[in-house]
Amino acid sequence: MSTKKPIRVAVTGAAGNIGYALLFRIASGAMLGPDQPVILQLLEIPVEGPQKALKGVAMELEDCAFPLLQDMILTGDAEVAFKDVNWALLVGSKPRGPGMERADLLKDNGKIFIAQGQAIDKVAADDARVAVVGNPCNTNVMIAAAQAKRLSADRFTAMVRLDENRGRAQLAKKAGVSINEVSDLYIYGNHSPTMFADFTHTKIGGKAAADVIGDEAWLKTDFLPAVGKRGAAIIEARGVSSAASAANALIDHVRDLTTVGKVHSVAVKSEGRYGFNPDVWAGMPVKTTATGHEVIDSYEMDDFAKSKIALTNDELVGERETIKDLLA
Ligand code: NAX
Repeated sequence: MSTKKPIRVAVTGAAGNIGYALLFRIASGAMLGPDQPVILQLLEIPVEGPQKALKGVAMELEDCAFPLLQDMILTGDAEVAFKDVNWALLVGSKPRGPGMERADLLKDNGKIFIAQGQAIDKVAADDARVAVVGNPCNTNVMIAAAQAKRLSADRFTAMVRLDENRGRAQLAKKAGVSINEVSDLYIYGNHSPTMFADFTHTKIGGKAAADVIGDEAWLKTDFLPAVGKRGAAIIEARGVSSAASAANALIDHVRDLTTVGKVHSVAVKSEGRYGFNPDVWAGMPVKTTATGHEVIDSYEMDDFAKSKIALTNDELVGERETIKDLLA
């Protein structure tokens, strides 16, 4: 049995689809390591249906007899869920209902992230880190971070890793190589169809991806929209949105943010890098260090890449404008 101190991980929306694909992998050690005990602190909305479903998920977790799962806390109260947590995985949010405008969705979800940002800042551990998955994740993380007085903005990230994984898989398939051959593909901007999956610096088997693929038109007009709209394609095929692949990407996001030297796509406060508005959270390449992470800001962008980044930046700035009264 491991003698390590357990890491407390909060998961919101824990009885949802992504939660069901995520919790078992955290408890098995896939996210934080095979000898790292964990305590799961699970938040669901405080009404009977979701709370009952959450109990059922916890029963299944118990039935797995995971040696690393030291304890579980099930709650409808954010301050209980985030108490002393080292990681807060904010998955739960309100889905877009029929006839609902995107602006209303932004505002409704914004309110959730104000309350959760305040609770995290009040009760989480001093080393707490936050990963937002609930959409629109780049804007929700900005709202949560705006509530933080104790935790710094660099503790707050949002997930664009699913988009990176999707892009790497598509390039490997097109080139007929294994996934491991595809490197240096990073996602810039919003987790939405405007994102820019920067193939211009990607390598396949150590060579420029554009040379290996040999079809620039395919990269620009097939690959980019295919990655950007993959979420919609999954909904069209499955009838529900991506869950297992999203949970897998969140495992990758946290594991790589806790593995020194790893470089991957993370949405962070841009601070003006790559021409983004300084106050938006945008996907970009991030390298894990012994104390946290640093952004790799040295990639030179050509005019095509700059135009794509400008488009996704415009969308992020527009989202920020829509919810600006929630940032006060
Ligand atoms: P589900 O609707 O299956 O589950 C969401 C769960 O969150 C529900 O059980 C609900 O009761 C709970 N919830 C809602 N408000 C809450 C609150 N205030 N506190 C605690 N729990 C709350 O959705 P699921 O498929 O699990 O997706 C969750 C979120 O991930 C959605 O916003 C979705 O859009 C987003 N996604 C983000 C992705 C990304 O790459 N960033 C990809 C996958 C996914 O689309």
